[in-house]
Amino acid sequence: MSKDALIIVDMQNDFCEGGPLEVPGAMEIIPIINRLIDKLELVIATQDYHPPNHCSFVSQWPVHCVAGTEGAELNKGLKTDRIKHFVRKGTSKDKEAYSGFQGTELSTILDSKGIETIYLCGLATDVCVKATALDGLSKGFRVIVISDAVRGVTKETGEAAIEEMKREGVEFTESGSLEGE
Ligand code: VGL
Ligand code: ZN
Repeated sequence: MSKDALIIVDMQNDFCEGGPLEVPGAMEIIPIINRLIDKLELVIATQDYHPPNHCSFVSQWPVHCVAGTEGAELNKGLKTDRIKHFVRKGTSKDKEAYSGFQGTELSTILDSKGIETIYLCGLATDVCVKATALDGLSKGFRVIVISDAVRGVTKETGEAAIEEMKREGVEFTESGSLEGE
């Protein structure tokens, strides 16, 4: 098992099938993520976790991931037994937080375990995965996105986000290459 961390980004009901911000293909990555969960030493899940009057609901996004609601829960298809930390972001009314590092204890958790490399999977490639990846780089982590275990809001914006992340120094791999590590 690799002594790196897997960060599962926002695999919540509101971003999955039937949710107000459904990301196309979200359900397809659940079994892939479930296999990844056993490959890494430390597994962390982030949750978009907004108050009911969050600023992003005014003009940017439909109401989603309201704290305490079913929509903010992780999809029940996801295997949660090895998830050690649940990191909630976007919890203040007036602040948007796409990155799992923003206003959270994520980097403290990673630093306290001596983690240097983080693997990212989840939703959405062009929003919270990208923000978490770029923030991870700026905090000095080696960041590897598992390309078959992420999905974007649209094909175009997802692809553009991948290009941008590559330019910034984010690495990419396939879930299969982690098997047996
Ligand atoms: C996200 C839109 C709004 C995400 C969060 O998790 O990608 N997208 N809030
Ligand atoms: Zn949000």
